[in-house]
Amino acid sequence: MDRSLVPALALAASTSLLGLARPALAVQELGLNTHQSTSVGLDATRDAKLRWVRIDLNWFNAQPTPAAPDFSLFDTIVDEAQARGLSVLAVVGYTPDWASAGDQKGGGALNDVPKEGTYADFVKATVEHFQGKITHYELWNEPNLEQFFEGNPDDYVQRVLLPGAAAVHQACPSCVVLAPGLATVGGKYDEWMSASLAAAKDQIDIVTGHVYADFGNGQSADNFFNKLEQHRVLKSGDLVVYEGPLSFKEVMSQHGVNKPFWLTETGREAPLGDATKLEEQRVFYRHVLEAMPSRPWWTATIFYESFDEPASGYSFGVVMHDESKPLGYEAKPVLGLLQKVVGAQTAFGGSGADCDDGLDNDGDGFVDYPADPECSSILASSEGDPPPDGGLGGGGGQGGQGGAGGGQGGQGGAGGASEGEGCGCRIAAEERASEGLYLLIAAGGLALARRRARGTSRPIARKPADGSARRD
Ligand SMILES: [Ca+2]
Ligand SMILES: [Ca+2]
Ligand SMILES: [Ca+2]
Repeated sequence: MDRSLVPALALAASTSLLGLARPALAVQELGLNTHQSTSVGLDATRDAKLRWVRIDLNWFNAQPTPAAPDFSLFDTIVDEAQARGLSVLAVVGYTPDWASAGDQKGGGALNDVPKEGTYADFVKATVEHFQGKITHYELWNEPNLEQFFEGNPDDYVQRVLLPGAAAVHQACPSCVVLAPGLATVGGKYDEWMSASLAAAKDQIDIVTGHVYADFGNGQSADNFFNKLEQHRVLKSGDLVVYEGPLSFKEVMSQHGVNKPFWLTETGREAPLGDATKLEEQRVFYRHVLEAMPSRPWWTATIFYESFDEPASGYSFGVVMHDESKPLGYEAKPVLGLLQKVVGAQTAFGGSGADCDDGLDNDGDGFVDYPADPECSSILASSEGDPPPDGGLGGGGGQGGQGGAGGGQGGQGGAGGASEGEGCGCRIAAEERASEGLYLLIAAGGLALARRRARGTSRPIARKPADGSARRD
């Protein structure tokens, strides 16, 4: 049996014991990135009706010296998640000083290639410690970005992926290995995905990646689907004038991999008070949720992210942390969308009808009764037939016709960044600010969010200590 199905089925069974209707077959899972939150991020996830949190189980936090790891911080996080009925996906990564094979490219030890054997030992200790509490482990985060991993794909495969996967499965045969968690902003993600699958497709139970891109027509920049499942090809007549890197799904197909895919980060910034951005964020989530049901291979999305801290400079959250509010946060409009969709759409375990699920199921631009003319009532189970390509222009809007040539210059620059030397021009400003380009470093009671421009490392924002996110 596919290990990836075990938790979903177990969850379905346990939920049915509570008398709630839930399909017997695995539903598509949803969650939020919560980093190391012990309260507000977990509350927001639970309140959004999502079932998963993706946490930063940072190696350097748990094992700052070669002595046995201290998991007390993570015990608290995992216990608090479980108390809210949430399942945990733990990202195990970031090298402590003592385990570094050398700081070759700056950024301290956390992005260093680990010494042989050290990562597997830590993974084994982690999986044994959390036996029965954590079933899903993602091996590193965005290793194709230098601020998170200095090495090349072979370093990742040999020092992280293969030993880490073996350690997970040896310590817990029913546990699930997720990898490689690639970023799609630069970083040659197609090459990294190919190297990872070539070496470890039998050891990876669920393939993972991150997508930050809009749902545009794919003419001037890679859109969401170009990174996910069909890469961008621009033609002038019959002449191909630009071709982007292969998408995650295409590389999986090249390697004959039919494993499930989890999108472990995607999202959009929306500062509280900016009505336009907040609506764009809500619609972005809606499009992601609309795209999933017709793509059964894409079995989960963990949105980025659960909450913002005031004045942090980051606004990807679905809520703003605010202890003066009754819930401990102020919700953004997207939270209401998540509640609506998860409660109603059967693909996500809901029990409503398509004509009252908050989604434009058939891709005609109209959402639910009475806006969608094909809905006769809120009880109607169909908004009508989706377009032939499965909706949302998953393949249709690409392959630009004659007009593409006019944008050729811009597209050339655009393509160069993903393969080239330090050109960030492919990355739209919004996108550049996203993609998980920061890492919470719990040090001295502070969580330091760092971001690194290509080639140089610079802290760009501080987040308040995780302790400030606690309610106590
Ligand atoms: Ca380094
Ligand atoms: Ca609908
Ligand atoms: Ca519709």
